Amino acid sequence: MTSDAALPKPFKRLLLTGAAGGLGRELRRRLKAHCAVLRLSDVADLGAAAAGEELMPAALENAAAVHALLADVDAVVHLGGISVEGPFEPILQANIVGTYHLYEAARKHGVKRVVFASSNHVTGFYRQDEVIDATMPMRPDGHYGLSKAFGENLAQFYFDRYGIETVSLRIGSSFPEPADRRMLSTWLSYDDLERLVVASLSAPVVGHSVVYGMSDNASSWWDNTPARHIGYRPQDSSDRFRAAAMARQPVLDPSDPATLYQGGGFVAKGPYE
Ligand code: NAI
Ligand code: 15L
Repeated sequence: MTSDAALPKPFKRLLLTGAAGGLGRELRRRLKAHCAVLRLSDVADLGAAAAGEELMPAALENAAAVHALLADVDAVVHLGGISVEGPFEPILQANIVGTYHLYEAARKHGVKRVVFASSNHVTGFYRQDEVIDATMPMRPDGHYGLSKAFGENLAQFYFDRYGIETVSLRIGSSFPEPADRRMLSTWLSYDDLERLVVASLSAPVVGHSVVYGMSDNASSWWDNTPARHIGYRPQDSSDRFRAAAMARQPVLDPSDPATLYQGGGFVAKGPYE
């Protein structure tokens, strides 16, 4: 974790949405080193504000509340939204309508850089025996992956039309450690997540760039060469967890869609009615 209170802060005010979630709680303490004021937002409880923090609870569906969030911020790290596969309507509201409100508010307030938490589920229907990169066509694996595909398209449109730059992070699996064999290929450590987000905020020119969020894992399905200009260099690896993950899941069923496809269990969820 980077922390040197004596260093000048590159950003005056950063906005972090989804700040009460798993990744939001991690980035809440890590992003402070990079800004004078960290504005935190979520629909869930954010606790008390620490020094240098500003709390602004908001539902992403609420256009006026989201508009207020973007006032006077230099850049946004947008993590807020539904983070798993499920029925369409809640995902439509939080992820699709909510992300639209965020970009509209960025446009109106002149905010020029967004880091968007997309997901590997934008390409979840590629197989685990394929290596892909972010220039290949999207193959979303459900409502959630579709909503993230929409978010990436919004990012592209707002860059082409209004010059708002975005790095869309197709995050793999960012947890304290890989929970299963699939995550040996998709794992992103919290320290590497911080490196990735800080690089995405700081790279001089990004246009709309798409980068897979993974550590330097020995096995991997994603080639990040097209996003080297971001300057993200992972320093962790899932390899030290390999033996434990194999012991937890000694046998895989090769006919199981969760084993075949990169999106794992998400690819077989639903239908919901
Ligand atoms: P999380 O579910 O723990 O956090 C998401 C946060 O968004 C929650 O605190 C929730 O209250 C908030 N939220 C949900 N709906 C909202 C709404 N309508 N208005 C305002 N806030 C709302 O998810 P996590 O793991 O922290 O992920 C953060 C982001 O990164 C999400 O966008 C997720 O899709 C994305 N991501 C995470 C991955 C991971 O491995 N943790 C992998 C790929 C993508
Ligand atoms: C995601 O997009 C989810 O937010 C996270 O909870 C994990 O399921 C992750 O993908 C994954 O694919 O492991």
